[in-house]
Parts: sequence; C-alpha cells; structure tokens
Amino acid sequence: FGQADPMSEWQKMNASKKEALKEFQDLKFGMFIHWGLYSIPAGTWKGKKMEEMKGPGVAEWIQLAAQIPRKEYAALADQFNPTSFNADEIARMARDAGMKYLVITAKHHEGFAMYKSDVSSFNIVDATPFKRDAVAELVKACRKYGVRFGVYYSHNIDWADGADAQYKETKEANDRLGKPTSTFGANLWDPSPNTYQEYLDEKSVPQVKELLTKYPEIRYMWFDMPELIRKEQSFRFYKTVYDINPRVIVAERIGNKMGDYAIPGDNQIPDDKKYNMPWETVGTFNNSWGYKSYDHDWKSAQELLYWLLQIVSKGGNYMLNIGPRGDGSVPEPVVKNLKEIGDWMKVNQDAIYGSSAWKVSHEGPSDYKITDTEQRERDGFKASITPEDFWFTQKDGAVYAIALKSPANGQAFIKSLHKANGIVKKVEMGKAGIKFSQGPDGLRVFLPAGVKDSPHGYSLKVVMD
Ligand code: FUL
Repeated sequence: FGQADPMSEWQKMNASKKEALKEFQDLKFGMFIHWGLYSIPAGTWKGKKMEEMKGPGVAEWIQLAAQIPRKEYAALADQFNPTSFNADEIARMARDAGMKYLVITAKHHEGFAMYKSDVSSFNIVDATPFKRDAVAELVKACRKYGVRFGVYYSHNIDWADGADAQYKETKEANDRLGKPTSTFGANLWDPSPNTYQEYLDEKSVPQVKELLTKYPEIRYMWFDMPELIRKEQSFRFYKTVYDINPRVIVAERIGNKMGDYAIPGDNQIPDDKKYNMPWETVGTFNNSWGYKSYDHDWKSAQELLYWLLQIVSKGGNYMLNIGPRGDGSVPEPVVKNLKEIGDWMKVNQDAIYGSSAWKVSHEGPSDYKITDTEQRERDGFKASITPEDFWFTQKDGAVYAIALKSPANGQAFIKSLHKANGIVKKVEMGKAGIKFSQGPDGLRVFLPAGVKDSPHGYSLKVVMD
C-alpha cells in the first residue's frame, strides 16, 4: 500500500546495467576463492572426516556438519595466522591463467569477515594474530595485474549471527499453512539469540555497505543461498548495492529472481540457450570449495579446458574456484594446472574473450555430460577428447573452431562448417591465412606443420559470407 513493487523497481535498476553486464560477459574466465576459518580444519573435526557427518561434504560447511558450537568455532580465529598468504602471487596467477576477474569470499556461512569490518569484530584483522586485511590486499594486487574484482557475501546464512532466525520465522509461518520447511543450512544445534531483522539491520546490510564503500573496486556481488529469503529482503540487498554503486552487477543467488546474471547450480553447465541473460558457471578444482586436506581429486588442465569450452561455446562465463590452505598457500596441483591453462590461453585466447555462442556449440564424439560433482565423482573424467571434437564461438562476424587435440595427418575436418552454414572466405590461425576446401559436408583445413605436435590444440578463425 503506497509502496513501489520491488520487482518493477528492480527491473529499472537492472535495465541500467547493460554495459556493465556486457563487459562482464566478455571476460569469460574468472577465479573464485573460498578462504576462511574453515580452511584450518580443512574437512576434519576431532579426527572425523566430513564424509562421516551430515551435510554437503564441502569443507566450508564443517561448522554445520560437525555441529560445532558457535563459541568453539570462533576460537579458530585465534589460530588463523596464514603467513604464506600472498595476494600478489594469487592475482598474478589468475592473470597468467587468463582469468580476467576474481571473486573472494568476504564472508561465508561461518559469518567471519575476511576484511577489516567495523560492523563485526569477528574479522580477519580484529580477531586473529594475522591482523591483515585479505580483501584489501587482493584488491590492490588485482589492480596491479588488471584483474577485475568482486566479493562473495553469504547474506542469508550466517552461523555466527541471527540469520538462522529466518529459519524459525519461516517454519512458524509454514507450519500454520501445513507446509514443510527445509532445514538445509540452519544451525539448529546452537541458535543465535538475534532475530533475522537484527541480523539484517545490524550485520549483513551494514557489511554490504561497508564492503562497497571501503573497496570501490568491487564490480561483482556474489550473494548465496537464498532459499528462505523473501522478495523485500532480496530487494533490500539489491538496492543497497545499487545506491552505493549502480554499476556493480549482482549474481542470481541474491534470491527471488533479482540477480543481474544467472548462476546455474554449483558445478553445472546449462543446456544451450537456457538463459536470456548473462550467466556464469562456478566450478570446483577438486570436489570442495574450501580447502579439504584429503581431497586430491584435482581436475587436470585438460578437463578444466573441457569445462571452459563447454561453457564458453554456450555463451557463459566460467569462474573456477581455488581453496587456499589455512596458512594461505595454494595447493601445488592448482598452481601447476592454472599455469598449463595459461599456456593454452596464450595460443587460443582470440577464440575466447569477447566471444558469444554460435549456432552450434560442439561437434564430435566427446559427449561427456558434466552435470554435477556427484556424477563426476562416480564416473571420473571420461571425456576422451579426439581430433574430431570442435567447439565453436563467434566474434566480429567470424566463427572460431576450437580443438583440444590435433589430428595426426595434419588435416582437420569440421562438419558444422558446411556450405549451407555459410560460404567460407578465409581461414586463419594466428594472423596467418591457411589452406582449406569447403564442401556440402564440411570444411577441410590443411593445418600448418607443427600443429600436430601442439600440446595445446589449436583454434581457427573462419570468415564466412
Ligand atoms: C553454495 C555454498 O553453500 C557453498 O558453500 C559454496 O559457496 C558454493 C559456491 O555455493 O551454495
């Protein structure tokens, strides 16, 4: 009554972000960082592994999985002294891998701020012997290396504060209607004395304001876990961001369809053309977001490139996660595989950045469907990528065909580039024109010598009528 409808308000604000969204969409590849107090126990609590507990099994959920009382968990801060943390190295590693943006957990479900917060002393500067502001250091390093910056902020779950009162309130309302309420994410073992309203007014909304004010470099706000949040509450966060910086774009998990860009489920790649807005798949390097000491199931550079191509050929962005250890260091397989991806990017980047989906996203036998982590755990990475596998993108009127494996005979045959899809005028690799012949069944390309031994595959720029 007398109040504007949040959805129509949202639409106006969202419509003003076209340029920022386009810029984001062109970046294609980013780094996600899950780092917090949970990186210390790293998946084990009092000798028990998370697999023996309840919950999703990812390391940053240990407080809930082991039902650790709030006070006991908070004591982890006394031990948090990650002297091996080197923001410069991380930002450089991201840049060298070809990642154009970086998003770090400013506060995950545990409620601990990874920056100097005046709103809550439960933060990396005031509550630890480390006393350094990880967000500030990363902002600075990202600026140095030209990597754009954003933060993850768990707005609806906070196991240190009153966010879980939202569960109680929702449950009471649902009980009256005879509807079930999911307990997922609720810290029922040690509920906070604060109400949800207090949590919003006194912690989360002020922290979001604080982040955007202290770090004006923030371009992306990655909210999470909106299962219980109401429309007015999602909009409150959206408007808080907008009023401080209308160019900041907000990820879908703010809830109630109030995101500026879509996020399929964790480790999920949507079907072609599912979204009519920019989207981003977030993916794990192993099977956890936060560092898990005993998870050595690292995806190879090949598999990660396979993900990248599956995503980019469908028009999406890929934000690949790393989980630094409790001492701040980055696990070696991560460093090594990111370096390999960077080598690949140097050769093939034209086909990636600034591209969009073409009418065909992939051809070839490698039809491994990555749908979720569970499937991957069960089946392993079975994509036997062949020289017949091509992914496609388009940019500035040209189509790019991207291969991860080179053919032994030096000839590529690309079925989707047959005459009915456009008459090919020119095929280029790097800047050099190369020989081809096109027929009704496809395009044959005579690859330059050397490509056949390339460990990085190759990509072709195809100019058509
Ligand atoms: C999920 C969270 O609950 C996980 O801990 C992780 O942050 C992932 C990216 O989003 O919903």
